[in-house]
Amino acid sequence: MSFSWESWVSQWPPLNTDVRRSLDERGYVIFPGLVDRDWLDALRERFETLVAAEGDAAGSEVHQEAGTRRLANLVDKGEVFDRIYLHPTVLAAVYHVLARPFKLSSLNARDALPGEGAQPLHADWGPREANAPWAVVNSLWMLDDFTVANGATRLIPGSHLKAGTPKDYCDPEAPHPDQVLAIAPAGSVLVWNAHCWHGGTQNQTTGPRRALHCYYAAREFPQQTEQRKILSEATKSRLDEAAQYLLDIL
Ligand SMILES: O=C(O)CCC(=O)C(=O)O
Repeated sequence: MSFSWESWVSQWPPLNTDVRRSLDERGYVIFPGLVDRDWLDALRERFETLVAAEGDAAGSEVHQEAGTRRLANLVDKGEVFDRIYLHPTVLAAVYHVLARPFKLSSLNARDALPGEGAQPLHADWGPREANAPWAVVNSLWMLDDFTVANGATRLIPGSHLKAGTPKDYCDPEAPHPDQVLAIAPAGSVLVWNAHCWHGGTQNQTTGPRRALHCYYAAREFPQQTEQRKILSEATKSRLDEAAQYLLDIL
């Protein structure tokens, strides 16, 4: 095996001060324009094809949610997704937060249907213990413009620094006085310390609000989608060692 984590990390772009400060203090950052028009079209097309093909089973490998269209295990469902979980800018942001080797936990998709999609505030991990090392980072790839009206993700700046869970401080179902909506054009990527409280909001339009969720965990934790057990040989055979390491199949 010739793969070297240190050498891979050294190939990721440096993050500027504002990005690092936003991740540290607010707990999230938005990178605009990571997906160009052709790639965006291909991602949308693949999303719709998979939803149609999988029908009622769509998302069931990980999670189904009333009022949404969900997909799971996208690593194995199209080459178009390879560049999502391997994007150097996002990997650099994940590394900035976790500060140690990590792996992909899962790659899923979620579309809040018209009138639906409101979620309670939550972290993507258990109750926070003060000063415990960060365990997880999430990223959300916007396949549609995220607007005030169409169910943009809400986040509570700085909440990753609080011990416990949202319920210890507020009603997680209610609007929060500090909440910020992740408003950005399609092709943008929201990266957040996944201990930061967040949730989908209601899509009050008649259009879609599609996103990919690309979720990473420090290496000592299990994956949400255990690639070693389910990844097809066809997918594995096109992946280099860095990708295989990230998927924990090397
Ligand atoms: O899609 C979103 O806006 C956030 C979804 C989310 O946080 C979740 O499903 O746990």
